[in-house]
Amino acid sequence: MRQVTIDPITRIEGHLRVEIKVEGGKIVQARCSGALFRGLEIILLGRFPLDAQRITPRICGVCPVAHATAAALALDTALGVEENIPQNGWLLRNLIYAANWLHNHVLHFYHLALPDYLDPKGTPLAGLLAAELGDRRFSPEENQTLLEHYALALEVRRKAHELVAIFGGKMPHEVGIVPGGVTQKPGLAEVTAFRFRLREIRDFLENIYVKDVLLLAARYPDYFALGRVGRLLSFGAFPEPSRTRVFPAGSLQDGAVQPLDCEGIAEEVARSWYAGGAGHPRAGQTEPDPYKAEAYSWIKAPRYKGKALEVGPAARVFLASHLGPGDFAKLAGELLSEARISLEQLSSAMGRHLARAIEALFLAQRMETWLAELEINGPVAVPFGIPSEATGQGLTDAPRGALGHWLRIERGVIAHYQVISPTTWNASPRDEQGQPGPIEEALEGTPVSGDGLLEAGRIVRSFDPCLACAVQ
Ligand code: NFE
Repeated sequence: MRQVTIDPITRIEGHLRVEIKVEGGKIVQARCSGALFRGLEIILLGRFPLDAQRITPRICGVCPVAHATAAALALDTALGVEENIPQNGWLLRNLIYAANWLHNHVLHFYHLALPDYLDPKGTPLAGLLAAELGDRRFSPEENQTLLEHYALALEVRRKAHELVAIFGGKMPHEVGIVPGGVTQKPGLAEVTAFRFRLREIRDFLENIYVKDVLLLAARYPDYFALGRVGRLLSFGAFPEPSRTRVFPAGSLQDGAVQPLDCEGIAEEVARSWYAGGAGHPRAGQTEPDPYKAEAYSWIKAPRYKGKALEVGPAARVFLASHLGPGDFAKLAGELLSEARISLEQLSSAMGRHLARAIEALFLAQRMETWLAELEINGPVAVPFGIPSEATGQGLTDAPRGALGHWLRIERGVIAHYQVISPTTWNASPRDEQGQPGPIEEALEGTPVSGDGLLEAGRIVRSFDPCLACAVQ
């Protein structure tokens, strides 16, 4: 048996340690470990409730809008304004958030994941990738074109950040999303500026990104069989003014699609460096216990009805194809048939890339609809007061999967705040029953050539882990 430790695993957000044991040509055991503690949930205690809106986006520079959205949803319910948010408020929140979502998917594919498959010889990437080279299947021409798209994608990311800033004020850490709606009324000039940049990004997504993903899938079809999990969870995302979410909430377990049951969520800490036991995040605590002998990660282990479920693009595309709008199922069906795979195969190292491409295309289209539905200079928010006692729950999907914020206000200040981020689900360690987390499960059983570094890197990165979010 050979043991390989990858610490930190590079080209992800934050620091993740992965240990694999390889025997008989396959990974027989995997362990994921978050190697840092941050403590933002503790920092929030005793603060003015609206501070959560400003502080929680600092959990992450990549998906700050996800945390802004979850914090706003939690505060909306705690302040009792959720039912009164004007249509413009919902639409502008979606536009700000979706722009960050497009940025995340382009960043992940070109700059974090694609180098696992490119031959970087003769480019500045060569030094970064030297240790991981092998199994490069693109022709020299394809490789060259993809390297050019790698550079072009940097420009697209800049444009996506500009999109966020139009209605969000700045990026990262936009300031537009607030409890009760957003801060800025949509003027004609902003709508026009947004539409112009969105068209440019949409052009890139339709004519370059999706084709590059399909090319990768065509060259590496075996990766649709690797890194599989199959049990899926989504909190849904992008509520429209009717309050229906474009990406619906739900789960897939034992082959059955079910609506989301918020009471089925619990965080366990059996193998994490925290004191305490399993509990719903409305009551759970964050008490560091760095000397806990049996622990191996600063990431907690969220479970849904006792099971470790994969969150992220595969879950959303699977569930939206069953429960979402008809035009989503149509678009997903077309791309799945082009890649010659089934919905079930999305939960795989290659399927996750395809799922991101499907939802990015769909979102860019939907953003044009939301933009057209805005009432120019119409109301965007409702006023509110701060109650002395209240509870709130903000559930949304983030680009990497299900994200929840749970809050309790006592005597006008935050008495309790818990966050469960997507990577907390995916990169969780083993739980009380000894069940592995989804990334651990995706790695175990993988056939490997050599020491398994190449395959493990590709599988882990397909989840787009963000450790800054996972340990908050
Ligand atoms: Ni730091 Fe995030 C997303 C959130 S991941 S990137 O998407 O929430 O855990």
